Amino acid sequence: MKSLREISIATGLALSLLASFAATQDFSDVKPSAQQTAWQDLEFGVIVHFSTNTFLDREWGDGTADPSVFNPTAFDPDQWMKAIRDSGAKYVVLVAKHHDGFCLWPTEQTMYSVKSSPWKDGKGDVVGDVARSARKFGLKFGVYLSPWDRHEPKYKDSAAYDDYYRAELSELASSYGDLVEFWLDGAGSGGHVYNFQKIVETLRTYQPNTIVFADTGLFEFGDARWVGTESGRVPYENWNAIDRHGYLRWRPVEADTPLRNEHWFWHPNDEASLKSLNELLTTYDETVGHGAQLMLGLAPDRRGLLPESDVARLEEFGQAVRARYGRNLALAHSSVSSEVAGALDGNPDTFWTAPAGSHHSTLEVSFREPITFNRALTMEWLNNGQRIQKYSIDIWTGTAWKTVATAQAIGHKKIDSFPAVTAAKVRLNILSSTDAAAIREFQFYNVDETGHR
Ligand code: FUL
Repeated sequence: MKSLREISIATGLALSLLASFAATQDFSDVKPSAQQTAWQDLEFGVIVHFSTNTFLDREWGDGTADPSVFNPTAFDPDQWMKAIRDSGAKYVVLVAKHHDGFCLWPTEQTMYSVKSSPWKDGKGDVVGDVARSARKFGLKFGVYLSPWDRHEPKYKDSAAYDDYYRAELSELASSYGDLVEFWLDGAGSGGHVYNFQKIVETLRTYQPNTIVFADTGLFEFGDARWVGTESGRVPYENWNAIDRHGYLRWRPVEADTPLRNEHWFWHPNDEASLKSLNELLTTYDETVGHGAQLMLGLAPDRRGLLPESDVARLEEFGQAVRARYGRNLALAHSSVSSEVAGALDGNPDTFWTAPAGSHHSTLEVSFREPITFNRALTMEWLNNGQRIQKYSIDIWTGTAWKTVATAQAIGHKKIDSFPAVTAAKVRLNILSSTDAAAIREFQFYNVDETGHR
């Protein structure tokens, strides 16, 4: 049986076509909610998998694991959170129940939970501890509650299981504070009928502002959509508005990918699968740098700690991103009008707007001393929709404009890379926009690509 996500993987190509198809439509009226833009500003989150699978060397538990296997010896979410914060991530989604059905909080709905484990004599609550620790470290918190449940006998009866799932959901949604994101994942659920309408209504009762992540198969229930693969790449022009079933909606992309290749849960002797710093930096540029949300998968080990190698890699990653994008050369620009300054001040809350009603405009920046750069970072103000449909980045050679990058979508953030150039004048040439373009930031960086493993 194929899961909704598997079906989506199989139709990855169709999804990309769908995404580029949106570009040819007029989606200028489709606007995000305030919750969506606030979530898009977070840019980078992590998803944590830690359950009976961790202790049994499994990725997909079959629901038969004895709860006694869940017994971390040194559980310390503060250790995870420090590494997560240092990586630059802004939020943590915890898998509260994976497909095996084992619940990480002391639910009233089943005994198949931490209550029946030896950990803290059955009095522990992983969800509560992780939520508290995340907030202590300034991180937002969310959950993933797998609909597919391979343990719960009620799963065979759709209506009874809907009630069970909604009861679990109500506990999570009412006991652990604001949930920044709720993962609604269709994996393994092929053939099962859920009343997602009612499920999402239940969630919204307690969490009106949460962002529901759902693949395109659950389009009507989601606020954000799956990228279509777990590769950590957004391979197409990234439009926030897409069309499904004849409805154009704002559904920003989230790209989930694990820190260890193809493994969401921890496995013994698995160090070789840890992604290199270079791979992570490419992932960053091809997700965040393509206007999408990066969701990196982390897996605590049997101690209940993130492995030291993973901690070190997360810290290295955070440092490298800060080193790459910490020195914005645009800040040294010559004086400009206060309107243009909105796009050059390093503050994404201020923006420059092109002349009202324009479909073509330019944003020019001059420097007293020429700057050398190999990356341009552009952010669009999205509250009124994604307006830019084609643009180039040009440098002034002294006699003419020379294009160094050209593309279609900017969206939340676009990072363009090119061989280093030196110029005293640079422009963002908006070749086509559905309405006046609005630019939060236009930045330049000289990224040192050597020396990364
Ligand atoms: C998928 C699941 O099947 C994987 O096990 C993992 O949880 C991933 C993040 O989502 O759909």
